[in-house]
Amino acid sequence: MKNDLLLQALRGEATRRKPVWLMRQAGRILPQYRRLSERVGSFKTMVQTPDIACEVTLQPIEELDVDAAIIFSDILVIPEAMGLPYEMEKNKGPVFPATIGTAADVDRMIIAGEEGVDYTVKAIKLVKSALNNTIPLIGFAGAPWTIFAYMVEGSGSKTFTLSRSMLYNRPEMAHALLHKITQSTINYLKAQVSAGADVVQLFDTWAGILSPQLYTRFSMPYLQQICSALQPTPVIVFAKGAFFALSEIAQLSCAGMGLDWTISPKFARDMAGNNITLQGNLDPCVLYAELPFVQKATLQMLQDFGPNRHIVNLGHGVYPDTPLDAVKCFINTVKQYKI
Ligand code: 1CP
Repeated sequence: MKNDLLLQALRGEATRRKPVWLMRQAGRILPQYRRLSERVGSFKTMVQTPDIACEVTLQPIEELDVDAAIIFSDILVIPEAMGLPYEMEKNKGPVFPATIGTAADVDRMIIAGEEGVDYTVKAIKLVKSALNNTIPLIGFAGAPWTIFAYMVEGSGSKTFTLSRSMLYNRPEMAHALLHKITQSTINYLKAQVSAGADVVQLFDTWAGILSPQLYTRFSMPYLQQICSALQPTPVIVFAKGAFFALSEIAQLSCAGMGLDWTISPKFARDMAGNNITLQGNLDPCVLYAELPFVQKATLQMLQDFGPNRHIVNLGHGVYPDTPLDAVKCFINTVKQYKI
């Protein structure tokens, strides 16, 4: 591969410079995405049409020259493949018209095979061929706990009362659903790897709303099952807000750990030890500042992580209204930085 900085960093090798990509790099920060999205008119159509998903995946490669592509899809394709369809409401986000509340609801969910998300698998094949071995392609899925939260709540939530209380009140039912999500996710990610994904990332976006005890019981075992099943493919686990679980996550069979911006690089390294690559973690809001400040904050972060085992990213997905020149300033600062 022409540029395999990302894979080198995940293997723990010294790199000539640090690799950089952005969570949500394919999306509304790019004018070409906004144009295409207006023309197509529906987010789900974009995700489910391999040619379009391929085009959107490649847009940030052309515009930003990042060191990895991430396949354009969504974490909510898994609940849909299990039997719980979602709708994407304009300016509101994803909503599930039906949700999981009873044991009978859990029983109705199927363990999805790869055919349930064949459109993403097809899109990966198209992207792989278009990339022509220039940079790695990242596949992804939601972590079981985060998917569980959407299936029970029906959307994002301020308090996640339904999903969190289910862990206390109906633990067996919760485990039954988490098991089905995990098996579906393993099938899906294995298909992504067979189609050409070089790395996979698990997004545990709602990790930080669980107590450490609940996280250990209801998220960690399922993350481990997925990481083990995918060996030897490098897996990156991004558990947002889970400062309390960093040392446990570092013990999973994963090559990398994503960090949100609330965690200092030193704290993360102390908790995680030296056998894992850290990814992150500039506050996405730094990118609303003047360019000299963006550059300064980025340089500080590069230094704080030290020379090795670091993949540069933001601490969460880039926000849709972020100025593009700040995004480019961030990326160029990383590329010019001498380790
Ligand atoms: O470029 C990329 O990163 C690839 C595309 C990608 C990824 C990795 C999309 C496209 N979604 C995701 C992951 C995803 N989806 C996560 C995990 C990462 C995170 O924490 O941001 C989550 C929680 C979702 C669910 C989701 N999809 C939300 C959040 C809902 C909430 O709880 O408030 C939203 C708004 C979406 C829609 C979506 N997915 C992707 C895009 C580009 C969009 C915006 C749709 C649009 O406006 O065009």
